Amino acid sequence: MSDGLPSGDLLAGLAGPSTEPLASGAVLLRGFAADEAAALLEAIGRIAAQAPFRHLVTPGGFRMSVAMTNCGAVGWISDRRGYRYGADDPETGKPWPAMPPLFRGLAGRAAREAGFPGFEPEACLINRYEPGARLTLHQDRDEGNLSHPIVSVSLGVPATFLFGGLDRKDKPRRFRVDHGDVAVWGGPSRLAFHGVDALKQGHHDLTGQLRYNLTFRKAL
Ligand code: MD3
Ligand code: FE
Repeated sequence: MSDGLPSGDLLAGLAGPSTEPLASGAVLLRGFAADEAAALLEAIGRIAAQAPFRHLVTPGGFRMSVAMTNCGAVGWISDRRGYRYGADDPETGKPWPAMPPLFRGLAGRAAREAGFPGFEPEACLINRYEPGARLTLHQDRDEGNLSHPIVSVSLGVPATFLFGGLDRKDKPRRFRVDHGDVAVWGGPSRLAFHGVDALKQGHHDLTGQLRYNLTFRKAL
C-alpha cells in the first residue's frame, strides 16, 4: 500500500485471466468466467426453477450439507442405493433441464485452454454452498469415461479447495477459489482426492452469502 505500487489484487485485475498449473493435468484459470458470471447465475436460477436444489443423502445415510441440482442429458445423484448418473430428476420425475449453450461453450473453451480439446460434457452438477457447507475429501469416479477432464466454475463467495493426491492419506494442498475462477482436472490428476473447506461467512453482490460451483463432466 504505502509503496505506491498497485496491490496484488489490482495487478491481477489489470493482468486479466491467468493460468496457474496445479499438478500434472490440473490447471486453475483465474477469472476465466468473470465476464459471464452474471449470465451463468441467471441460468442457474432458471434451472433451479425446474429442478430445485436439494440436499441429497449419501449411501451411508448422511444428508449432504451442499445442496445440488443438475442440467444436461444426465445428472449426478446420491441416495441410499448409491451414487450414479441418471436422465431424470428423482424429485420431479422429469428429465434434467437442458444444458444451456453458455455452459457448454464455457466448459469447452476452458478445457481447450487447459490442453483438452473436444470436451463435450453431458452432465453439469450444480453445487450450492451456504455458510458451513463443505465437501469432504473424495474422488470423482462415477463417470463412465475417466479419460476426460472435469471442469469446475466457482461463483459467489470465495472458498478453499483441498487438492490431494491419488492416495486418501496424501496431505492435501489448499488454495482459494474466487468468483469467476475455473479449474480443469484431467490426465494424471483426474482421480486425485479433493474437497472443499466449510464455507466461511461472506458476501458477494451477485449471490449474497452463497457460493455456487458448476462441474462439467463427460459422464457416459
Ligand atoms: C481434483 N465439487 O462436485 S470441483 C464435486 O467446489 C466437487 O463444489 C467442487 O468436487 C466444488 O465433486 C469443485 C473440484 C474438483 C473436481 C474434480 C476433481 C477437484 C478435482 C478431479 C480430480 C482432482
Ligand atoms: Fe468432486
